[in-house]
Amino acid sequence: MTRGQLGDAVVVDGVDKRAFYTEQQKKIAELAEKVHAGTLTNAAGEKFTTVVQIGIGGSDLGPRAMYLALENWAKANNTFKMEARFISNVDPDDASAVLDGIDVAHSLFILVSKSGTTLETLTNEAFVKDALKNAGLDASKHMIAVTSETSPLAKSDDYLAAFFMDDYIGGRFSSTSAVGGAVLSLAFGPDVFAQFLEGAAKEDELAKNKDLRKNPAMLDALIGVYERNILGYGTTAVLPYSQGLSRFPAHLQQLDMESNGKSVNRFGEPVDYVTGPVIFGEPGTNGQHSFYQLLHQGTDIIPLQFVGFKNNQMGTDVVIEGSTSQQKLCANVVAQIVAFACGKADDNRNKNFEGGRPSSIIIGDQLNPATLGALLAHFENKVMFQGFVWNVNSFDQEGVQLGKVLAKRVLAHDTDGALKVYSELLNI
Ligand code: G6Q
Repeated sequence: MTRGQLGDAVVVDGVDKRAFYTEQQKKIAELAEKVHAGTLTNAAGEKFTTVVQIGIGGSDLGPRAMYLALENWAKANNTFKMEARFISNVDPDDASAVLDGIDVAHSLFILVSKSGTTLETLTNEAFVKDALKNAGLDASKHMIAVTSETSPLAKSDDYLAAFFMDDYIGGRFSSTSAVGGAVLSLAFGPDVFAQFLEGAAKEDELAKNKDLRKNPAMLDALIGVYERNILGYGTTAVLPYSQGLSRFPAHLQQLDMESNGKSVNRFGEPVDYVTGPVIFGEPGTNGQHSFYQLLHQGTDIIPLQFVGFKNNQMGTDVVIEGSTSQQKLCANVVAQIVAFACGKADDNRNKNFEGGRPSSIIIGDQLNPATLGALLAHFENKVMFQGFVWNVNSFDQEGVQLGKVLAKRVLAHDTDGALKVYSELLNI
């Protein structure tokens, strides 16, 4: 949460936001240390062993992706404290499966909802409270909340503690606030979360550079705008060659598409140019055995964003046929970039590769808290810069409202026409 240079006040509406977020970070660290030391326990005086985050959208995707990115690194570096699980979907199978796989008596739940009103999250909270009650436990001794100070959850007695974020920060930009901070500090310790923030802060500093060649986020943004608006490419693939980044593309989907998938500019006027692309991706090399066929030989050209690391996270590796698995992983990145760019002529049209598929790559030594923070901040800043160029408001998401309103009508049986027909088909 201290993402700028230490000491710089960040004043908004007369409030020093640095002081506010530093205070939240400190409070989270204190709580995490108590949990790890066993001074904050369940009612039986036993240590919590698992942390479960309940939240959806921005209150789930980023924190979940960050947890998965550091889980194995933390285990290999002896800083792993507690397993984390996540409940997001209102599909009852999500909560049931998580609850079945944990020991609720030793679990601490984090309810994350900036607004405190999200239907899925409140439903899942009730689901979890039921499970705790059925196990003879006092739910309020097993739950903390992360929310905004103005939300209905802020002053509730239902939680052991509450941590805050600003209500105007989109959830997709909130992984570095208490939204990600609580679960990451509990799972890996407050120091790991602090290193993650330091990495993000360093990348933010680069994003202030006016020289395009020294500002990777702005450069990446402008390459993306060129691909989208000049070359007319409608999709971008994110291809991290790191198992730890298995959910990173899912987080970027939200970050990018919810921010810049807009048809009006900041003044509400329709735009006469295209804006944000479709984003999708999977970790390499798995993606290679899935959708790369279309990337290499399909009729659409899809720009590619590779991410690669020189070293793996866990230290364990094996030499098979003269190379390590890590070398094989990296060799695949090299091969793919060149294959996409250069292609290969073949008289057999079915075996011909046109090439000309543009790509960029971000290379790190290893995926660790600091590099993960930097990677996250890179993409946050990229999306922000693209929003500036397209002159859209990257920080609202009105496009998600209509579906919510109609779902409420369906649940209230206030339907006609297609709403009624589909409701009947699904037995609602
Ligand atoms: C993200 C969006 C959205 C939001 C969820 C959860 O940028 O605003 O995905 O994070 O709808 O909202 P709450 O945190 O308010 O429950």
